[in-house]
Amino acid sequence: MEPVALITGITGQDGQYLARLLLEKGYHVHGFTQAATNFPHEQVFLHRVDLKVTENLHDLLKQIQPCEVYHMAAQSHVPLSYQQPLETAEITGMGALRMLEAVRQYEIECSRQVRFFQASSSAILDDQAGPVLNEQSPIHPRSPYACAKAYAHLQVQNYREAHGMFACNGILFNHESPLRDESFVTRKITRAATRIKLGLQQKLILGNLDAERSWGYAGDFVQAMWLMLQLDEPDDFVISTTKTHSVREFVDVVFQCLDLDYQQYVEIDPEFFRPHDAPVLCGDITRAQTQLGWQPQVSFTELAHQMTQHDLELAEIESRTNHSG
Ligand code: GDR
Repeated sequence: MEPVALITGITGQDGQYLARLLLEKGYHVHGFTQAATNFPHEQVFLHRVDLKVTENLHDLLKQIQPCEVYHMAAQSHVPLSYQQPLETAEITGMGALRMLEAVRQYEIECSRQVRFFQASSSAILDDQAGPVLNEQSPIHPRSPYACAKAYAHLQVQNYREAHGMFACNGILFNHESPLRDESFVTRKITRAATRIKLGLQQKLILGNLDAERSWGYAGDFVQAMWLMLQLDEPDDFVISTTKTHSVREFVDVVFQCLDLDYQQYVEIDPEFFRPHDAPVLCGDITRAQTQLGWQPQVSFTELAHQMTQHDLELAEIESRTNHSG
């Protein structure tokens, strides 16, 4: 019998990469989506579920019968969480608790054991505790989004300890790809730079260019998620690359790749600055390396080039459509 996996938030960047990985591994994949949507893999079974309101989630689990649940659904945009703190808490914080509780009830009623993955975040850790953070670093969230993720993270630990549930937190540092939503800085940059290259846009307006992040590749990160759920014992893992680069460096690499000088096109608007922005964030992945045998594969420059190439193709399609229209 094929193993059955459920991915919440399956239409997001990580959900799509994870679905692809699990299908390759021979899983039957089910996904929760909040809105009606087309999903690129027709072998995936989609369920329309709003984690803010849906009741009797465990009845749905009884139909799906998953052995692995990957909880990715969240309002994951930090600036938006300042405008919508209640909505963010409902989806990102309470949504995780609703899933955990549904899994617990399903386990009891069906005498099954489920393995649960929570997409936790580096944003929950105290960025003042050092530039390199690990699983023991203090939890000190500094945005409504980070507070909601910290709540979910602690509930995962609590369900593990109180109910013996196989539940893991992946403390994910920034990870990007051509499937990244354009509200996040890397994709905003690659979309704008490639459109500028083809004359479809004049300027790129950004906020803090000095923030340093350990930008990783989403395709590498979903491998770590799967590895966590194959362990004998559940645990929490920092997933990150080990080198940081500033937003400015990302801009520079992307514009250079297009033979452009970013200084002629980039403007700064204080609107994009945040009440708090960690100056540097980097993960210590010793535990992931030793216990999961996981190692990031795609470098910062490869990632920037891959995203730029992808968006250049999109911009070319847009340009051709404009000319033929
Ligand atoms: P982040 O990602 O908040 O770290 O959270 P984001 O890409 O939004 O910001 C990264 C850094 O870029 C700076 N920045 C800008 N950011 C955006 N979005 N738009 C801009 O114009 C801009 N200019 C500069 C930001 O200030 C910040 O320092 C991501 C999300 O995926 C979270 O869900 C996840 O938990 C963390 O990564 C780990």
